[in-house]
Amino acid sequence: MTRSPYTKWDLILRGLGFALVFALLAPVQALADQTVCPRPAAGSTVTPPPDLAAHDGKLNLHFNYYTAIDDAGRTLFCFVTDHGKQSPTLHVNPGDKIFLTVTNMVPDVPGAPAEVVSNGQDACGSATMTLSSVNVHFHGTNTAPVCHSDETIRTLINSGESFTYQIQIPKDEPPGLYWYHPHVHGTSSVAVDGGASGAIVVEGIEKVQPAVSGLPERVLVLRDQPLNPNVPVLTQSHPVTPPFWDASINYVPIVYPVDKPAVLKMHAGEKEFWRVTNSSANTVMDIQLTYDHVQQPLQIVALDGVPTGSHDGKQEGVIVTQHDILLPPAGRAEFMVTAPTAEVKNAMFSTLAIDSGPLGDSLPFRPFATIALTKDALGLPVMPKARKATDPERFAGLEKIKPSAQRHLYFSETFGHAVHGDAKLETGNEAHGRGALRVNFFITVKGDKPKLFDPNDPPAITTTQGAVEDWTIQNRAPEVHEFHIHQVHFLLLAVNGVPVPAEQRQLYDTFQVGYWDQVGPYPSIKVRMDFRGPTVGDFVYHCHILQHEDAGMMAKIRVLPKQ
Ligand SMILES: [Cu+2]
Repeated sequence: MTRSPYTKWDLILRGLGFALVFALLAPVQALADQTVCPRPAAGSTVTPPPDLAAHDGKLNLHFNYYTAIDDAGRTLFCFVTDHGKQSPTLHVNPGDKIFLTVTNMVPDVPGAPAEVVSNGQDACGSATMTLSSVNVHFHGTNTAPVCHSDETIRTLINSGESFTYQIQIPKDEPPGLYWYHPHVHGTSSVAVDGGASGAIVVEGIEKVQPAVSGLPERVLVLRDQPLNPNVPVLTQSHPVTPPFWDASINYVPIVYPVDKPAVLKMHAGEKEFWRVTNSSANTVMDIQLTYDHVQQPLQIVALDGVPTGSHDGKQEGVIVTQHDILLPPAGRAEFMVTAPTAEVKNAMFSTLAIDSGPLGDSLPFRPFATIALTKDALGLPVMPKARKATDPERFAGLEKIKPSAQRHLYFSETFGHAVHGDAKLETGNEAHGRGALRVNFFITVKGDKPKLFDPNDPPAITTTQGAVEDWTIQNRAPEVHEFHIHQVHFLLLAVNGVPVPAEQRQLYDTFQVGYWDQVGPYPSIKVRMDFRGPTVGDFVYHCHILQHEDAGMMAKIRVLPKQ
């Protein structure tokens, strides 16, 4: 198959369609308030997101959800507290409860398409999805998939409405980095690359990884954002294929071609604890830290919110040293780094180029920030002293359980007219009212018919609380896909049929499946799913490249309560 320009253009135009619709609203908002979703200038010093911490087991907060258009014409989205804190980092302990009220301040778009996603009793908030609907997913948290908790299939907060979440963080939640973002099917990509996301820290990692005790703690939220339409991306000095998306680091924009990376200030030779989330909608990253072009060791203590090496139940983490870390959209890595000495001339935090496959997005090498040494105070919090872990950690001992089921799923794409219920290319245009040529994105249980996600469909997989299952997920498409399941983490057992050695196995909530080169066997991952916990109900699994999820690559699982 050769690359067709229509495939990506179709998606880009769909994205632009949203941007243009919101652009119509922009002058009203921009005139009303120039400070909606404020973002630093390119080249700014990276500062930590504002922090909000739970007290006495509770974190009470109110978010207003806004949209704005920046000077370059990009559509922005943001969550802002009543005190003007944009996308704060939420700090909670295992067992704490988050009381979050969200008010949707994004204006309704008259005449825009709307879709009924609930019929009667099962509505959660509004029953009708519109272009300005929002909700919140608490990514990676092992919380309940029920209304007012981490439910994303039916929860809709429409323009002018308020809705309250009560998120009970389990007592056995692994300590580490999580994040929150909108998860309305069809608009999640524009909302997330508009910037509406923030970090969640479940405290206590120093109990499992005592090496981080006493280190300065730095939360880095990497995001993507629409390209600046005013910057010519193909120039004589930058003849490289431009990326599909620009990036940002703690909202400091990284505008391609990058002439002004952000600035990270550090103390010479000082060790720091970095907590990095790839909160992009669509951009895969492969992060590295280079000093005079030499990759530095990244001493990993947690991946996707779970301390590395902690899943055996002993509560003693293992440090994994790598020189780069592949972070799919939604992936997190927490690691220790040592700042450069004064002799280093060029210290840079960057992403390597990603080979996403012949149909994949262009993802070239890009710097995020240059490291600048300073003697001034950094204003970073310091990690607490280590205490011995006492509470058991969720998913412990998963490796030793005999799985009760084997399931086989696959990612696939077809190019043609939008179809519902059948992967055949049809001329019908009933699917979401679109009849134009487009890429259809599917995730399918082997043996079933490929089907675009529909919130009113029955679950593709039904299991029972207590089950432990091995799932093999293939990729039959010529671009990478990023497998994510809500509510539970999974243990990675094998990649492309090659077992992961026992001592290197980790828990993840998002993992990349390589692209199919159209000659060899389908790339795959094999993972162990853990449904032994309290989670029951309907929730989703999907590709975390959000344009793919918005275009259908998602399905439902139902966990029935134990009899
Ligand atoms: Cu995908």
